[in-house]
Amino acid sequence: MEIIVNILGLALIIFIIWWFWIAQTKARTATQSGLITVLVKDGVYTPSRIEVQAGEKLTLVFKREDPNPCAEKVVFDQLNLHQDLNLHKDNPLELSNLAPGKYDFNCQMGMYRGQLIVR
Ligand SMILES: [Cu+2]
Repeated sequence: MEIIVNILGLALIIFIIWWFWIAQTKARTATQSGLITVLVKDGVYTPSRIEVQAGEKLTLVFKREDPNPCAEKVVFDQLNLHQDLNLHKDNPLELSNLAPGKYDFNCQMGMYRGQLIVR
């Protein structure tokens, strides 16, 4: 019994390390056109971490594939921005000229979560 607990504990530690160090480093950077498509599906934004340079042109194109009303809006709190997301459509959101910083974005209930990092 004790060994199972130890294995579970170890698995949890590995998962936490993976989550914070490995998964978190897979940030998506913008293409030359400044377009980044964000898929809204199954409770996650893909990519959920986006990194851009300050002064770079940026348009996030939210592609919503989740019919759940939970996914119908994306909210950028720090930017005071609320955008409706139409189902099965591309919903472009222009975000050029952002000051350096970290901008969280989420659905209304905070189940979908993402972060835009401007360097
Ligand atoms: Cu939600």
